[in-house]
Amino acid sequence: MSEIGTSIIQFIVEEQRAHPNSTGSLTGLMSDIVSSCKKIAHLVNRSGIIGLGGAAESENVQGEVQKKLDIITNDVMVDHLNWTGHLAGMASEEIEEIIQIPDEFPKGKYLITFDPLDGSSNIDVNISVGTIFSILRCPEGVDNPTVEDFMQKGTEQVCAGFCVYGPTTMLILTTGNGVNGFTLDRDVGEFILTHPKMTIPEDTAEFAINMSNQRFWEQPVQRYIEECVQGVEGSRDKDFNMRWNASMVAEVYRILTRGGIFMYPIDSKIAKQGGKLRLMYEANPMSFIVEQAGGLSSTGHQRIMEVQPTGVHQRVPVILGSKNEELNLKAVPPVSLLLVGLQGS
Ligand code: P6P
Repeated sequence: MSEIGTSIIQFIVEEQRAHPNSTGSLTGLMSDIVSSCKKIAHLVNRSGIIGLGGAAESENVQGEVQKKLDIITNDVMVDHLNWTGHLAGMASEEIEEIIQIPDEFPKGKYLITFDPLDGSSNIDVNISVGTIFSILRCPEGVDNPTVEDFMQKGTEQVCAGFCVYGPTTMLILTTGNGVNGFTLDRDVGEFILTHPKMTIPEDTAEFAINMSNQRFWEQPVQRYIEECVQGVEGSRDKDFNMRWNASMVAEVYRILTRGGIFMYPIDSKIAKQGGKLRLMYEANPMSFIVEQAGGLSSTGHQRIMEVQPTGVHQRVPVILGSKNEELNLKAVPPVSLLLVGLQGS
């Protein structure tokens, strides 16, 4: 290990060595994602100086007004990844259709889904934002993947990660062998291993939910949150704290470091669309990471990574975090109706 510590590339290559049959393609792909995140970190950090703040004149497939950086960071991901020969196709929160690899470039054996700048509404108020990504295998013999080829459960993910652009820029990564955190050392331009083997504390006294939606929640969620707020004066044996960053990457990173429960449950306002957060490039990658760190992640009715996708931009309810609090959610009837699927996970 050099005096600057273990770089993310060194870490990834050493992980590859544990798989003697590997071709190095996943290592190459992760290295290209790391480069994308470095570029995005630079753009986010300088956005106010180089005039990249504020809204673009367009909407994304979700009908949400795009920020200039939503579009630019999407282009960074596509331009850094489409020529590498590691991918057969991409799916982005910002693009309705599957992104095909141009014919002039070789096709690879992986698929990637990503949200290039999650929480981008926070850019103009200087709150952490992030890039979330998920890597799947492309079905054998498929050179031009369709939406159907992406419809794989979260359990099929090969790798998942996110980069949080906050007071420090951190990249959190799992390939199914635990979760590791890397901090960007801007002096040398390297992500350095600073948080090896991250694990979520099994207990917590901190919940994260957008309380302004309270009147729209299902009864079990109303009751669960009410009991957290009541603390020792109610049925719980402790008082709770609350956080809401409106940035999933910031919430999940906090939970990885000190535990917690993050909830974006179904509610009557968003019931028709199935939830707020997107399965393929938010809920699934974050669930892979949370489970690999010893936490749990459910829709409230089943394990998120068991949801059979029906669309690239499909939305799901999300309840994830500290294992015992999730289990406690089950124990607080009728919330157990909410988490009936967790028994199996
Ligand atoms: P709300 C950001 O737009 C996001 O997709 C997640 O990162 C975040 O947790 C959630 O939506 C915030 O939603 O309704 O509080 O703005």
